[in-house]
Amino acid sequence: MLVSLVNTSPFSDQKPGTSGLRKKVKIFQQAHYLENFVQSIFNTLDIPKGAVLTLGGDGRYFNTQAIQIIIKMAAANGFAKVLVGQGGILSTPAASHVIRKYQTLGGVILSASHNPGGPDEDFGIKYNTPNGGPAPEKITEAIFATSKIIQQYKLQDLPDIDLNTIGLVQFDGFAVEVIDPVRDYADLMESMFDFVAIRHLFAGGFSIKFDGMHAVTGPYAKELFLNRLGAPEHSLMNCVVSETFGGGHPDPNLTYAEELVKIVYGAQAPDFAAASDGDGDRNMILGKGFFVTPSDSLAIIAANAHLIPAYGSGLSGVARSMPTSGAVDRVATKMQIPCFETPTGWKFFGNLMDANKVTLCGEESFGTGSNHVREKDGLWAVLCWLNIIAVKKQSVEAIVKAHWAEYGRNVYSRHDYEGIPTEQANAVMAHLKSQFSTLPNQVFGRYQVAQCDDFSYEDPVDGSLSTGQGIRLLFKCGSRIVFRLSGTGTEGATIRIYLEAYEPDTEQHHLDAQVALAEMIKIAAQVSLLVEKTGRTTPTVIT
Ligand code: G16
Repeated sequence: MLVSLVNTSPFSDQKPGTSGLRKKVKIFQQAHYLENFVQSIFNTLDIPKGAVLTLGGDGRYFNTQAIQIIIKMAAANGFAKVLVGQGGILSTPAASHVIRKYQTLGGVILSASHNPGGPDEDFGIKYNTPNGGPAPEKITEAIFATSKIIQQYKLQDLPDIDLNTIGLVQFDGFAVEVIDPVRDYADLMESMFDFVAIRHLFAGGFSIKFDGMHAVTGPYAKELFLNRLGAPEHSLMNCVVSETFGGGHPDPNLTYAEELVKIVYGAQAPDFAAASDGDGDRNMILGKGFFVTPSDSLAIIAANAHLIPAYGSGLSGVARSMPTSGAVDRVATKMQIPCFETPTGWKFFGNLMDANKVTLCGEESFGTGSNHVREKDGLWAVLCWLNIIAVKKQSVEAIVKAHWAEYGRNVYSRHDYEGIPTEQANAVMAHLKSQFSTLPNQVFGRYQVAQCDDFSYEDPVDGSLSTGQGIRLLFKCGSRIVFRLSGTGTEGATIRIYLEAYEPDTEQHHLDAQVALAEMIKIAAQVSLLVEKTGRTTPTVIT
C-alpha cells in the first residue's frame, strides 16, 4: 500500500504541557498540525518489527477524525498493529491498563482532560510510554524539539476503520483491532476490590450518585456500579458520552460539578457521591452534605489501604505532588513508610512506582492512583472509598472526622484565577521571585516566614532535575502558601494559589476551610500583589 511523504513546515508552538499538548480544536484542525505532532512522537520512538500501539480518547469533538489519521500514520511508520477502543473511546486509566496488559509500545491518548470539548473548545494529545505512564520530560522535550524541525510526515493509503465494530481488521502487514474499551479495565477493578462487600453495601440500601459529567467514564460506571455491583440505575447521572460533554466543563470540583453538589447538599442527598472528569482520571468524593478534599482523600485511602484486598500486604511508600497538602505525610510517618514530594504532573510518579518505591500517590488537583496503572484513576478512587465504607460501615463524614481526630487536620484550599493575560500572570510570579531574599523571617500576624523559594526536584530514580516547579512560602509553624502557573490551560494563564494550615485541635475541625484560612488568604494577596497586577479581586474557582 502507498505510503505518502507529505512535505510541510514545522510548528513552533507544539510544546507539551503538564499533560501533553493541549490546544483549541481549531488549532488542531489546521492543515498538517495534528500530523506534525504525531510524526514528531513517532520520530522519537524506536519502532521495532511487530510493534503495537494503543490508541483511544475521551470521546470529545474531533476524537474519531484524529483517530483515523493516527491509524494511517501508525501503519506508515512501521507499527504492525493498533489496538483502538470501540468508538474511539478509552479512558486515560483504561488506556494505561491496555498498554501494560498487552505490552504495547506505549499509546496515544486523545484528550484535553477536564477542559471543555466542542468545535470551539479544546483538544489534546499525549504519548504514554510502555510502562503505561505519561512520557517523562526527556521524551516530551525530544518530541517538542522534533516538532520544530520536522519537514514531512508519513501517511498510509488506507480506508477509514469502522470504529464501532469490535474485531480485527487486517491489511497487508498491518492490522487494527477494535477492542471493548471497558472489559479489561472492569476486570482489573474486580480483581483489586472486595466486590462482594460493596455489593452487600448497595443491597443494604446504601445510596450513591455518580456523575459522569457526560464524559468518558459513563460506560465504565455502568459496567462497574450497575452490572457488577448491583446499584440501581438512578445511581448514575450524565453517563452518556457526548462530544461536547453536554456543553459543560467536565472538571469534577465544587464549581463545575454544580448539579451533583446541589444534590449532595439537598434534602435527597445520597450516602455517597462522586464525579469524574473528561478522560476519567480525576475524581471528586462527597458524602451527605460533605466534601472531601483530594489531599485528605489520598491520606485516608493510604491510612485504610489494608482494608482493600489489593493492598492487604501493605504499601511500599506514598507520594504526593508538592502543592498537595501534607496530610498523607502524617500517615506515612505513622506507618513508617517513605513519602515522596514531587512536582505537579503524574509523570513524576511513574519512576517511583516502576522502582517499587511507592504504591499510592495523589495530587490536590483531584487525582489519586496507585501502581495498578501509571495514570491517576477516578473510578479506582471511588471504589477505594466504597470498599473502605463497606468494611468500616461508617459515613464519609465520620471517616474523615475520625481521621482528623487521629492525625490532625491539614486545612487546605486552592484558589484559581483563570484566563489572566500571560504578561500579568508573569508579573505576579516575577514579583514573588523578587522577594526570595527579603521574605524569610518576616512576620504576618501569627505567621512567620521560614523560607521562600521555587521548588525543584531531583528524581531519586534517574537523577533528573526539574526546576521552577512552583513558588513556596513556608511558615515556621508548618503552614504554607504555594503559587503556581497552570500547565493545562489553553486560554491566557491560570494562577493557582494553594493554602494550607495544620490544625491539631479537634475543637477547630468543624470550621469551614475559607474561614480557617482567612489570614493566609490575606497574606497571599499581600505578598503577590495579585489584585494590583491583574485587577482580579476574587478567584474563578475555589476548591
Ligand atoms: C494534569 C496532570 C496532573 C496535574 C494537573 C495539573 O492533569 O496529569 O498530574 O496535577 O495536570 O494541572 P495544572 O498544571 O493545570 O495545575 P489532567 O487531569 O489535566 O491530565
